[in-house]
Parts: sequence; structure tokens; C-alpha cells
Amino acid sequence: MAFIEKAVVFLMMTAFQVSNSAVHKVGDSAGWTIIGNIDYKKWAATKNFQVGDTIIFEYNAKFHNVMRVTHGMYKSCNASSPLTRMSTGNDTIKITNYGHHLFLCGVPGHCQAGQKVDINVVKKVSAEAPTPSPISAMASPVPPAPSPNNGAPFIVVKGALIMPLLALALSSYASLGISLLVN
Ligand SMILES: [Cu+2]
Repeated sequence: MAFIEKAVVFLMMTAFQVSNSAVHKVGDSAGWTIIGNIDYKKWAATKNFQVGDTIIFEYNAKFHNVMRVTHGMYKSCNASSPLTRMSTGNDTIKITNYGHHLFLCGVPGHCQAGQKVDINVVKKVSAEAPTPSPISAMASPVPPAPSPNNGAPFIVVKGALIMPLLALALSSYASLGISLLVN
């Protein structure tokens, strides 16, 4: 029984960790700009980018844009053939894979002035494997039981424990929302 409880706690923690994927606004309050000589390298170094996180570029679309580029283009500030080009002034990128995600502003001179950023998503060295969502964490397969007779009750017990815990967590969120509305 103790093992099952531990497994449930682990699954709950994993579920909440995953649902708390972060949102990173490039340059924080300054946004995506050449004003103030923002050090985007320094900005990126303070962040812990993970798969599932969201990156937001906020800027005045009259003066800037966002181009995703290759490493070579990033190094030389070459904006002639970007992989993708965004220009809404409020561009959102969802991180779906590990590695370097390189962006620059394609307006002449801006990249050279420092308007470029390397979003490096490092694989976490941890026993906790990232799971895409709370639902799939719950549905993830149970390690094979020694006999088929032990397998089925294990799943039932685990599901029965997780559901009330999730319901409890969701209802506390809901009541928080209600109390915010009432006040
Ligand atoms: Cu620019």
C-alpha cells in the first residue's frame, strides 16, 4: 500500500509540474527592442527553458519583427532567408523540442545592435521523465505486475486514489476563482 501511495504522490507532483509550464517574455518588461541595449544573452542565461514553455516576443510591429534563423545566420546577423518570420508585435512560440531556438530582429542594423536571442532548451538530467499532460500521466502504463491477478487491482486502486485527489485540487482552484469573483 505504501508503494501505491508514493506512486500517487509522485504522479500528482508530476502532473502539477507539467501543468505549470512557464511563460517567458523576452526581455521581461522591456520586451523585444533595441532601446536600452538589453543584453538578451544575459536575459536568457537567467531562465530555465523547458519543453512545453511559451516564449513571448512583445514589440512595436512598426519597428521590429522576429525571425527564427539557423546558427550560421544567427552568428552573422543574416536575415535574408529566415526559417520563420513573425511580425504581429505579440508573437508566441511554444517550445516543443530541446536545443537552441535562435531568433533575431530582421530590421537592418537591429541584430547587430544586439536584438538577437538564443533560447537554449536543455534536457533536464532527472529521474522524473516529463509527461505531456496530467491526463496521460494518469493513463501511463503501470509497471508489469508479477502475476496477472495483481495487475488489475493495482490499476483500480491507483485510479481510485488519483481521481478524488485531482477533484479536490480542481475544486480548490474553482473555489478560489469563485471567492475572487465574490470579493
Ligand atoms: Cu528590431
